[in-house]
Amino acid sequence: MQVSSRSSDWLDRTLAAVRDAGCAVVKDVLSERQLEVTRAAMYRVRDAIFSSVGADRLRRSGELGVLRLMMQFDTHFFSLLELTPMLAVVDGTVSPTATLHLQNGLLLRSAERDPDRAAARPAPPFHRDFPRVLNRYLMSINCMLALDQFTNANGATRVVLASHQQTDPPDLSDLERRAVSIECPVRSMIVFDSTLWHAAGINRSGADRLAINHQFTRAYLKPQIDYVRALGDKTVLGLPEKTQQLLGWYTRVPASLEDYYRPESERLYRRGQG
Ligand SMILES: O=C(O)CCC(=O)C(=O)O
Repeated sequence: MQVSSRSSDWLDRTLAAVRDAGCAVVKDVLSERQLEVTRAAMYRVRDAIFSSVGADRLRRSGELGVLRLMMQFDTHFFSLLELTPMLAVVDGTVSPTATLHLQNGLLLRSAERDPDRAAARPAPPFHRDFPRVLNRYLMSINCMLALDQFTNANGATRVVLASHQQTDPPDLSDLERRAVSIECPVRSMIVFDSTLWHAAGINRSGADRLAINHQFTRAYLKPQIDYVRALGDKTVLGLPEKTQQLLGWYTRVPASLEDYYRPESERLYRRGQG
């Protein structure tokens, strides 16, 4: 299901498709300007992460094309957490108190320019980003921004429709047989239930395929990275309140009795989170 964020019923249709098929595409989520700035920032951050972590360590982890914690390297990435359609989907699925689990830049290189992938792991494996099913209660949602047109040729994400919220894992050949590529225009947002089986495709286009995957969860789950500690109180306090919520400002864990017995208005963990 593909729908433009400019249509009046896009949210209802998106939420219904995510519930029934596990996945939907919302078009026209980023402006041309946001696209241009985000793409340029991703390459700068890629270089900064290379210098900071080291190519060897990234290669050993199979993460040469995965950019984690981009917000620490470029404040532009905070602004993506203010995208109205993305926030509407988060609020409508994992609730207005949800938190960010991850924001990962995905720089899928073309296979012939990526000897690691071509040699060792030609096809990215199918997986679920949230591999637990809790009586079909939605715990986690993904919003992946397409910074290129997604095509079969450049490794569009492959999904197995209606494979979400299943307790028994399907066998691999079944996943391969049922998988469809999410071909969609650049500036779209692919929304999927995080229990949906999916995998990156193989990029054979000769150029990088850029995307940013966001995963949001109910507020009482742990994020992949403790964003408040990683970014620092001063930085987080300078951000809009909704961004603070997403980064876990209202779900910090007290580390002392001093913290625990703060007056309610200053508590690190707000009531009603989740
Ligand atoms: O790059 C893609 O198309 C898929 C990425 C993915 O599977 C993930 O980030 O969990």
